[in-house]
Amino acid sequence: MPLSPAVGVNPPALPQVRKLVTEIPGPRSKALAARLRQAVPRALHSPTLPVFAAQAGGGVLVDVDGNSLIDLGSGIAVTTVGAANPEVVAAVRQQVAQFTHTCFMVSPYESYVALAERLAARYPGLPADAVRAAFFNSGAEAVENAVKIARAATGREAVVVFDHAFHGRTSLTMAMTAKAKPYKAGFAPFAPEVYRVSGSYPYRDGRTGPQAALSAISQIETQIGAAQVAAVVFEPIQGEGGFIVPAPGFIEAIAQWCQTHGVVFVADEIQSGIARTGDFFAIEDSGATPDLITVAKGIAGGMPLSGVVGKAEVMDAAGPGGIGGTYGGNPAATAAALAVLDVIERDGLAERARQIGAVLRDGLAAIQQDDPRIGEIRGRGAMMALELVDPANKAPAAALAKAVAAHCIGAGVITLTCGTYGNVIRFLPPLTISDDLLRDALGVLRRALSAI
Ligand code: PLZ
Repeated sequence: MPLSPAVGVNPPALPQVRKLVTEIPGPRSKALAARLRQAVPRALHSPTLPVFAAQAGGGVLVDVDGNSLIDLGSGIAVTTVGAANPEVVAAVRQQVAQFTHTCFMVSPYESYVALAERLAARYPGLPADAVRAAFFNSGAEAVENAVKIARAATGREAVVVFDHAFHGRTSLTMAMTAKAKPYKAGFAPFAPEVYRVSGSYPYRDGRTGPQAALSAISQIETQIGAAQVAAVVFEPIQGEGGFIVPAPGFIEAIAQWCQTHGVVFVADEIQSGIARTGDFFAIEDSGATPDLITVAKGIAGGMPLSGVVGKAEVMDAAGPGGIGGTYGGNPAATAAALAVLDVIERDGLAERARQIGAVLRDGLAAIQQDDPRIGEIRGRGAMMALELVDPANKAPAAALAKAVAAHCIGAGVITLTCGTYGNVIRFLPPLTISDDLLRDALGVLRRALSAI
């Protein structure tokens, strides 16, 4: 008997309910977990007890034991249009039947160009004909390429990043990521010419945006020198670092400084982009115009695709052959991405992200009324989080966050933790989730908090 229930080519739409038929994890997940521990290095073992996926879509994930769990993670902000969106599935299926791969640099294809055009049309603050886009595979690869492009455009070397930043796990992006454990410890040496400055974390630093920006700018000017800086790379809402929304005015002030000093301002929208926060790009909320934007995750409905989008004169600074790769902008992924953009635009998913944000915020605020360990509720749209603390002194409550997430998955709700101190629970549901599922999940969260 196969371990996983067989799923047909056209699986029926999944019932959108939370329903447990075994304990979590169930016997099939446990058996697979035993094989995983034997076959896969421990670096990739899940911290909480895993359920193995059989099927997913809408706002649920069905595991190999037939349990239906509410998905508040979207595979870390990836399956924005759902994990088996019919349009994405159809687009991929049609593309792979035509050809799976040619290498864009060998024999180009239209979907890559069309995707570049579509993203140019969505670029904040610039006309589409002033924008170019190049595609890669992972988020880290996009960030690496943004830095290469910025260095080529400026002839400078230094890269400035912020406290609590996450930009990836490759050599360069590991240097750009802030948190040592588990991302950096044991993996030195790190790429040179990466400098970290303080950011804006209103809940903990209590500073207004312009004040926080002044401090970052003075660190850059005194410790690096503006004329050395190729790029400032920042997340408009920090993801892995704890869903930290900078204070109003912070992004604008940094953008302004970059413009004055000829520094390439890179918005890393890998987690916050593609309608997740209620705007197509999270930076739109600030009104600032970045020079480059990195995209990945939500762009291609689960297919591995990332990109750098930005000002034509900056993007064109890298010479022919200077950026690229065998698989970057693979045709199955670009076809999926075009379908994702169609669905987002046709179904008004940015607006839906705002509604989801309102449902989550109201529900979380009601829980917070009875639970002072919820220090802060923050985020925008369907990128929402709570920071758990000791109410006496705001000390991060990481063990509590871990226990709450474990309790939630045991009751059939997938949540993710994050934060430099590990004490943030984040909510990144697919934008196709129903309000009923969200309310059910909030009830589970409330019971988890009161049980611990
Ligand atoms: N930039 C802002 O959020 C990936 C990483 C999870 P890759 N975030 C999830 C983990 O433990 O590795 C991310 C991000 C931002 C860059 C990246 C890197 O994207 O596709 O994981 O390389």
